[in-house]
Amino acid sequence: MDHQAETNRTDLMTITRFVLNEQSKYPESRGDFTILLNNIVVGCKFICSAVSKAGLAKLIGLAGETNVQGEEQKKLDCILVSEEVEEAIFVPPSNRGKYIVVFDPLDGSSNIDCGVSIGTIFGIYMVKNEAKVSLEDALQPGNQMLAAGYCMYGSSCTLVLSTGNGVNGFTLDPSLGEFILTHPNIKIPRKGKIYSVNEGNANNWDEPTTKYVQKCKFPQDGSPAKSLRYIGSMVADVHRTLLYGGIFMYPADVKSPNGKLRILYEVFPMSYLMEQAGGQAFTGKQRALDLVPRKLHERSPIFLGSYDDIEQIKELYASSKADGA
Ligand code: AFP
Repeated sequence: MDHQAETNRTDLMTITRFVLNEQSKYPESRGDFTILLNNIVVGCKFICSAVSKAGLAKLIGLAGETNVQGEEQKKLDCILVSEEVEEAIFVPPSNRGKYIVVFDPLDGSSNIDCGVSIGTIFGIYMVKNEAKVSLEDALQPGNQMLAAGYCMYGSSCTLVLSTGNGVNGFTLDPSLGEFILTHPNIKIPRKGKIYSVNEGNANNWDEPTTKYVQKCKFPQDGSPAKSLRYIGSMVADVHRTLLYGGIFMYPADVKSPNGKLRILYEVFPMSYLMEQAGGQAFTGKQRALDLVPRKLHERSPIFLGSYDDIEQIKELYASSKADGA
């Protein structure tokens, strides 16, 4: 198909059309959720454009500031808020809607300088009581999420979204300026051949994590050893895990008993997507989405991916608990 013919096609499922179709399943809906999602999509397009011009615009390099996590911010990181600000931002009452958005505008930003894929992660909740909005509304367990997604800025710009009805992937067509449905109804393979973890921390891992990685490398059941893939950019590592299967983990270790990844805008949205795609997400103690965060930037260990692979790590934690380890 030539380019003109392609841009003339009317059967393309754009993300706008997709979200409107979803909305039409709820006749009582007033369209607020659709508008909110559309605004997030526009934000992702904006970041995508900024990221792709980073080198040209001489934006690459440290901005010289640290964010609330004590991490160095890259210049691109300063554009949006949330993961980057200590306090929750309360919209003025006159403009207030009924949704809460938790997000990490540019996750994996330490990878900008070398052109590795980075991304935006987001999750959406509903306020409990519109008349009395408080910080508690932002500290709901992940199982209360209405939608979650990420946008990956890589060789192409890919937005993966779930509104609680499975997982769908959209690719930005730069000639149309629209996200097009390219990965309908994503299902993670039941079992994977890849494990993904920062092995530099192995010396400090707990026993179940150490045993699990040992099994990946030296399986005793006749299955082939798993491959190791680790980018260090959660969106890219999770995207690969979702499409190819396997396990992504950021476990607890002696130095970081709560792991590294933030519950609200890393652990919850990615866990939600994994479950919606048929996989699982586990903290080492419980289902990740059942965690109840106590503060905005709280962290948790996380193991997420293919159903069977997460079953294995769950079994190792259960037997280590039974042994009193
Ligand atoms: P940055 O945003 O500082 O690059 O951190 C990225 C991240 O939060 C997440 O995207 C990665 O999975 C994880 O950290 C990588 O952490 P390690 O560098 O400790 O492996």
